[in-house]
Order: sequence, then C-alpha cells, then structure tokens
Amino acid sequence: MSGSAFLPLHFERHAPSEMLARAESYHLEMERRRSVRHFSADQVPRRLIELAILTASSAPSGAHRQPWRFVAVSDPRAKAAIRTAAEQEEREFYEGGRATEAWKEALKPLGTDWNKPYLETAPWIVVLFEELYGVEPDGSRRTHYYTKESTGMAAGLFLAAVHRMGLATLTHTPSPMGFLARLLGRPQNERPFVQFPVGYPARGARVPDLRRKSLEEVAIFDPLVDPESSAAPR
Ligand code: IYR
Repeated sequence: MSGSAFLPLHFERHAPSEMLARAESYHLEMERRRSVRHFSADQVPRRLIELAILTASSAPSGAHRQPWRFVAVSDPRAKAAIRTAAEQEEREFYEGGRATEAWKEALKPLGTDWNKPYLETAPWIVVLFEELYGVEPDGSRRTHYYTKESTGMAAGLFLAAVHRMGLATLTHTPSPMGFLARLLGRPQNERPFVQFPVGYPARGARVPDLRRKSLEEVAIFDPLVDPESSAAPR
C-alpha cells in the first residue's frame, strides 16, 4: 500500500540570475493570460486537453485525495445541450431576478449577458467536478479533505497550463450548475465546480480593459518589522 514510502526529491537548483530570468519570464507570460469569451471553431487536439488536465491534476490536495474529476466534452450535441441548459440558468440570473442589482452593476465592465455562444463555438468544454467524498469498491464513503481548496488549486493550474500551450479559456460558473452533473451523468459524490470552454480565441477577439492590482495592493512584506530598526538591505 502507498502512504509510508519515501523517495528522493528530484530538485534542481538554478543560478540566482537564472532564477530571476525564469521568474520574470513566467510572470510576463502569465500577465498575458486573459479570460476569453469569443472563441474560434478551430479544432484542438485531444492530447492538449489531456495534458492540461494532467498538469491541473498535479495540484496539491488535502491528504492527497485528489478530489477532482475533469469531464472533457467535444461532441457538438453535448455542447449544444450544455449551452441550452447554461443559458437557461444565465437568463434567470440576468433577467429573472436571481442576480442583485449590485451584482449586475459589478459585472458591467465585463460586458457579459445570458448569451453563451462560446459553449458551442469552442472545440472543448472541460467541466471540473469537485469530488465531495470518495467511494470505495464496496460502496462505502472515503472522507476527503479541503475539497474546495484542492479543486480550486487544480482549476488554477488548468488555467496556467492552457495559457502556456497557446490556447485560451474562461472560468464559467452559471449558477446553479446542477445541470452539468445531470447532463454528463456524474454520480452523487461529484459537484460541478467550474466549466472551462477551451480553444483558440476568435480572430479579433476583444477583452475588457481591466487593470490588475499592483504588488503594493496585493502584498504586504514583514508587517511586524519596524522599518527604522531594520538593517535588512532591500
Ligand atoms: N455566470 C454569469 C455571471 C458572471 C458572474 C461573475 I462573479 C463573473 O465574474 C462573470 C459573470 C456569466 O457567466 O455571465
């Protein structure tokens, strides 16, 4: 059984200059990632989707339970069914009173509405499910830990993997998402977490003019150290 065996860590130190160069270039690459809502119908090989899922699945997880399942959909009829069901929920959100006025106001800069044509245009929809608990061969439940946090980290790595391979995606969360479990025939222990349309951006695709927060806005370094008495060079 697994659990008690240990192996040597494969870890390579880089020269400091090399570390800085890698950090800068990865940062610049990730800065170019955008949520894309206009997709080309150009096909994307299944192997790329498999690799994005494998990278996502390298995420850490509570007690290494890996409480996630990725369901990849390319069949046009299945995508159309997802679009129809998603748009029904989105219509309730935007026009049926499900969203508060404040929420709709907050979304204005994104320019979104209930129409989700990308769910059919994009060659793939990858639906990420959070596995609430495991199921043993005898049908008994196996407890998972930090399923949301773990699945969220897998989602982040999926975004990075898709971006890195030269494709675009979007975290789409129509609410509620129960239709995805029904349409895709998922069991009781799986709850839809997010769906990712994946493909090439449409030619001429546009994205909202959003600013990312600065380092100063998102990071605090050594809040307990008095700057006067600190001799640490910066
Ligand atoms: N699910 C809707 C609304 C929406 C909600 C949030 I929070 C967003 O960041 C973006 C959209 C939609 O996809 O249009």
